Amino acid sequence: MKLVEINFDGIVGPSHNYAGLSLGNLASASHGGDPSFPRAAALQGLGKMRHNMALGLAQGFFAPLPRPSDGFLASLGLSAIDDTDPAQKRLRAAAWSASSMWTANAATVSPAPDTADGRCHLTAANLVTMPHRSQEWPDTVSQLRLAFADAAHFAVHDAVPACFGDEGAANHMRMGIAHDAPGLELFVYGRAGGAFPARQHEQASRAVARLHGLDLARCLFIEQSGEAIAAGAFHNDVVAVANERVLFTHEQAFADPEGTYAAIRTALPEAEIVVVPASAVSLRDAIASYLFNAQLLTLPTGEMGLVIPLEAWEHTPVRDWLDGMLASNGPIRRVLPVDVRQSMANGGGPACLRLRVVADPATVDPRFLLDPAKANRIEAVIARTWPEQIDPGELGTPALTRTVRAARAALLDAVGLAELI
Ligand code: SUG
Repeated sequence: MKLVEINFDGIVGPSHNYAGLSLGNLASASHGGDPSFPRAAALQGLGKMRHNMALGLAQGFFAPLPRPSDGFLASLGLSAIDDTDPAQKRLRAAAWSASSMWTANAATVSPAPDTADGRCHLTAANLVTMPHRSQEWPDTVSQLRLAFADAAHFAVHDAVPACFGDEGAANHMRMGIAHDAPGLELFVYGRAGGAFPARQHEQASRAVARLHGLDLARCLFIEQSGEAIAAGAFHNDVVAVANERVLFTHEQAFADPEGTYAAIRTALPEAEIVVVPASAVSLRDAIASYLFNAQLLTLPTGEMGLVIPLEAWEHTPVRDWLDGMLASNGPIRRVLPVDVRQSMANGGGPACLRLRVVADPATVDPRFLLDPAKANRIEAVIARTWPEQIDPGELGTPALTRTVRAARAALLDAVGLAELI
């Protein structure tokens, strides 16, 4: 058994569009109503997967979910949409959302070394705070049950009850001396009552920890700072990311930063905490640039690299801080910018687009693992079938419905997952 970190990226679906559906996600709000470019979006996402594979890292993917979701509209009693009713138009947009691309919200994952039964546990996230995301989990769990069907190594759980919002790995971090060693699991929740919704409920985090059979002495339940949520950090992964012994965080990420760092150092004396002060990068700049929505990865050389969005690289205060960090001989030795602009415009950076699973790749259904030849096949399908552009007024038209359904079916066929159609 060779446990490695595998990043499973969501392939950007053919219905990718900007509908301004996520209150508290500033990029979603500011781009709502813009035309979208699904083909470019999916190729950018695939480009990131290829970039990370070329670094020598294991890469997997999940397929887009079926959209438009007629079942979602039918369950709301909507067999036809009244275009004069903005609320109905919004529900139609929800049924068209390609939001499952952000697989950091697909599930929370506890690797085998952390769990009582020695299996890797995954709990699908219920995503109940946002209507367009709340419909994802039953289809997500179907894919998880296929990809991680080997019950000797994996346990896949349904989402926790909808009374407690759960946003999956976006509000969960894991630290440890190595991916394959027992870890410290950090669950970050928000407190309701601010200007924007706190999407992760503490009780959902605690339920996931129990369901996964974690040693609660190796778990921390950390409150996200209200300032961060109010500034647009709708998920903790917009202001902090961890990998092995390193936590990379904005100084205003947590309600009690010093208490949080002290608890981490007590539980993991090897921890290295890289704090970016607000005096160098304000919360506003951190959220505008998505500096922290980065993939902090252990490269095959043993060095850590930070895969950041181009927006962060091109942001002057952020770039100055990164240049200083690289010159300072800290634990993060490489900064690797990638172009995921189409996803970024909906509030999804490199880290949102991936779900980390520590596992032996030989125990994963190979259909969900990527290699260069499969990437070429996927690229050909996207280039041939994904719409080049979607204007908001096109959502709901029969022609676009046919196009996006046929595009997804072609992809599933090309990767041997036609059973998901
Ligand atoms: O849930 N955006 C997503 C972005 C998710 C980012 N994920 C992480 N931070 N891990 C969200 O807010 C926008 C859809 C729209 O407005 O069309 C959206 O759903």
